[in-house]
Amino acid sequence: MAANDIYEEIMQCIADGDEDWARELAQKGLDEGVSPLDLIENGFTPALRAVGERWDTGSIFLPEMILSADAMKAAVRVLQPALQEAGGGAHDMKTCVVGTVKGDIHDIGKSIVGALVEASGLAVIDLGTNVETELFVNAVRERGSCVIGLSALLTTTMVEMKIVLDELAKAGLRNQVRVAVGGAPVTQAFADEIGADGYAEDGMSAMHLIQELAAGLDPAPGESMSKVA
Ligand code: B12
Repeated sequence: MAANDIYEEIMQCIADGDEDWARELAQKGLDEGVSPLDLIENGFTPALRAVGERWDTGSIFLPEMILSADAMKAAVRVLQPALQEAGGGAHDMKTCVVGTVKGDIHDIGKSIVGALVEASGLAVIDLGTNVETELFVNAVRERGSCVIGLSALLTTTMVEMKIVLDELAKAGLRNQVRVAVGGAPVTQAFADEIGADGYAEDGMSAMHLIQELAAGLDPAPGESMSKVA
């Protein structure tokens, strides 16, 4: 099957919110030799965004958007092992803490970024969704030097990213971390405005960005150079 055909089927199956079909298509894509990242970035993600646009214009309702999101999550679970194998694997054991900011329960993009970053050889701590600012600050206190990847999908929750940056500064931890931000409404201009260290618009560029930011970190206390490949 040509990649374009599978992308058309993915578009339909996510629109239908059909989990079984989504799992099947993810597996079929892998069997046909399409990379897991292509399936996510060129298949499932645009399909889910199209669902969001239909919800936005009122042609579908929230339960249908939930079914579509669940179908994508089922597909990502099938793709995750292959996604992790596909990583560059620098294995320098730097840590990246990822989470979706307070007030926001969207987790698909954040989880994809986490999986890719882990695949690239960093240790990933996923704090989940609707994460209180204090938890990000505590994670830095516990881990020391690390990258934080903040995700937000709502224009109303993007502002939480600035609060996390402010609280890190207040706690005297800002110079120990590099903060990357992302999510559909986030832009480079917004990242610059709030003083984040980087922004990326999709999973692959997020992985490269976080790798670069991690490379610029001082080793965490207790991290021996022997861990650095
Ligand atoms: C699926 C979905 C849901 C699902 C979420 C399920 C889940 N488990 O995540 C459900 C149905 C629960 C949901 C709920 C709501 N949603 Co919603 N949702 C979406 C939808 C359709 C897709 C989001 C998604 O998963 N995309 C796929 C992933 C792969 O893409 P992504 O998240 O953008 O991530 C990529 C990049 O952004 C980047 N990235 C992401 N995070 C990070 C982090 C870092 C550090 C970096 C570097 C990069 C990065 O890499 C990722 C991989 O490529 C969007 C539409 C859209 N255009 O985004 C609306 C959307 C985000 N939702 C919206 C709204 C309004 C809501 C609700 C408020 C609806 C309601 N009335 O209840 C609630 C919010 C509840 C809450 N408090 O959070 C609006 C937001 C509008 C706005 N301007 O703020 C959108 C844009 C829909 C729309 N067109 O209006 N939603």
